[in-house]
Amino acid sequence: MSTYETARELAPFTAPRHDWSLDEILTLYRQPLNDLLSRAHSVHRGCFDPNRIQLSTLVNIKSGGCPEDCAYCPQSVRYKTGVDSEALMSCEQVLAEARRAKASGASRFCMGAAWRGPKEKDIDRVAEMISGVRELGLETCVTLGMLKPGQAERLKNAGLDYYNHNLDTSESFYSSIISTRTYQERLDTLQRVRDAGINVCCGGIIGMGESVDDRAALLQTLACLPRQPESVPINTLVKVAGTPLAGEEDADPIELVRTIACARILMPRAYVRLSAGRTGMSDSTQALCFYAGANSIFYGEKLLTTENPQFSKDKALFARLGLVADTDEASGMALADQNH
Ligand code: SAM
Ligand code: DTB
Ligand code: SF4
Repeated sequence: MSTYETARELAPFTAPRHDWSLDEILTLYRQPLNDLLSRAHSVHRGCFDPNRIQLSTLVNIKSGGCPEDCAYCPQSVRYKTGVDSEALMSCEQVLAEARRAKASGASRFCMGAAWRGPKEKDIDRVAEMISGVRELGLETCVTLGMLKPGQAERLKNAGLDYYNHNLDTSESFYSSIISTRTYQERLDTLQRVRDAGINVCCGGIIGMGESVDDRAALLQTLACLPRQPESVPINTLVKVAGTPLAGEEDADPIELVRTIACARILMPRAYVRLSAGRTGMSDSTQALCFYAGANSIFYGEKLLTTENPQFSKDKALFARLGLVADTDEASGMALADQNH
């Protein structure tokens, strides 16, 4: 079959739909795994080169001491997790980290802050970081919590490409995970980001004790936004001692694969990121996630406060699977060799 015919055949599946019903998503999610994978992978191939993976590197620019009560989070001031509260990093420190990320092969630099939301003076400082990171030739992303009117515009003016703000789970399960802010407040921030012309990065977490219905409802909410997010991080809960969710059962890797496959089918043009939780995953699980449609990862030894695979481990994984970073030449160069 020619590429053209393939594209035509796939057209009905690769145009984003915004009217998914919960039943349709549950039917997709629960079908035999081979059928789900086959459809997700076809959609993936119709929209992306399946062997190219986008790499984002995270830095925690303001660690710990957060007043919110997100039950999964080691940075909440309410839980004894050993994460100290630190001041906002200096711009020079952040730029040093960004240079390192770029040298390692990342294309995007994501700066996270343990805030309920930024104050006006925080926006000034983060804006300076955004401009500096952009000048290095990296895409910029920040995750700063809830935004007030006008703040997204200021970030956009500084050169911000993406804002990460996760819905985390379904609206109905959300209140058993977070009590200090509402689902609607999260949606309001996403709307402000969208209105300012910034790309939206929004996803969730699996393994918090949620049901399949909750996962399907989260994906439904994301897919049915007026415009689908450009980036959809799917995190597996990192169980941190001292947080209320530390004793949760391990998420089933096949459920993760099913969630990613459904995200790919529902949001065909989004980058679906296999996010937190990779240190506990086998190469085979990650390979299945990439086959199901994941095409982005966090790259670097640390997430915000917890571990992420070493650079060398990811380089070996990419070599084993024949994957390349989206910063590499189309000829398929392997990840730049770094002495990490
Ligand atoms: N404070 C800001 C906020 O909550 O929007 C930004 C940082 S917050 C740590 C960003 C996201 O990281 C959360 O929404 C959640 O999805 C994810 N996250 C935090 N702790 C996690 C954990 N233990 N396991 C998996 N994902 C986690
Ligand atoms: C996202 O969806 N996952 C990242 C990023 N966006 C900010 C954060 C994962 C955090 C995992 C726990 C930690 O390292 O503290
Ligand atoms: Fe604070 Fe964000 Fe952690 Fe919630 S997820 S406690 S808002 S840092």
